[in-house]
Amino acid sequence: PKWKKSIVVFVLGGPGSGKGTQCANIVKQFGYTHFSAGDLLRSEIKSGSEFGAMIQSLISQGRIVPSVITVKLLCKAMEESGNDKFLIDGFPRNEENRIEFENVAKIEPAFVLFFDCPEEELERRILNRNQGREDDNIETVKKRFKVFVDSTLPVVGYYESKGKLRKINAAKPSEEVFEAVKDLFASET
Ligand code: UP5
Ligand code: MG
Repeated sequence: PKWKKSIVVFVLGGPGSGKGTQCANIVKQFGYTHFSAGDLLRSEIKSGSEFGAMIQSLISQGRIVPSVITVKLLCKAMEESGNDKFLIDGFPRNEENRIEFENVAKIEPAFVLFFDCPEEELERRILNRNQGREDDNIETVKKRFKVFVDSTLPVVGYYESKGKLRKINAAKPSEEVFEAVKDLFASET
């Protein structure tokens, strides 16, 4: 399919680091299509899929959904979109995710955007968000952060070792973060 020749940018960062917020900004200025893996999984729950109950239970514990499910959703989303430039937000969350995507989509990311932000600030943002996400409570936020450190940081390290990591200080106000993001996209593309 045509999306196999696409440009993919992975967007990683702890829970609440601003991945969704900044992706919306990038879409407006740089013509990418944004897919949040978490959003795709949450709509899969709502759609009444056979995997809905399992996905819901894993998300409410801050755990990572099996790679085959997430990769299928991402590939379907890319397939159905008319675009060939994608921001994939909140994925790959572990090495298994990364390898499954490589094997199935057969796309290497152009680069990986990493939003770096301390845990206290992440907690503050998530507990202030109030959009009714089942995993936005202090207990689950702590679990999500631990999974991020244990499972996602190794993926971040992998891309760093390949020279593909672009790290952004995400602890600043969102307008300032976007200034840095803009400079980066302008120089990469
Ligand atoms: N905000 C944003 N930027 C700010 C700034 N610079 N200063 C101050 N406030 C800022 O932002 C979070 C909140 O902070 C918002 O209120 C925003 O206004 C404010 P947002 O842009 O939503 O941050 P984001 O990084 O997108 O946070 P999110 O909570 O979505 O990150 P998670 O990584 O936790 O959530 P995700 O949806 O990616 O995953 C949820 C769960 O799904 C996972 O825990 C896991 O169980 C499952 N999942 C998988 O299993 N596999 C996957 O591949 C993906 C998800
Ligand atoms: Mg998000």
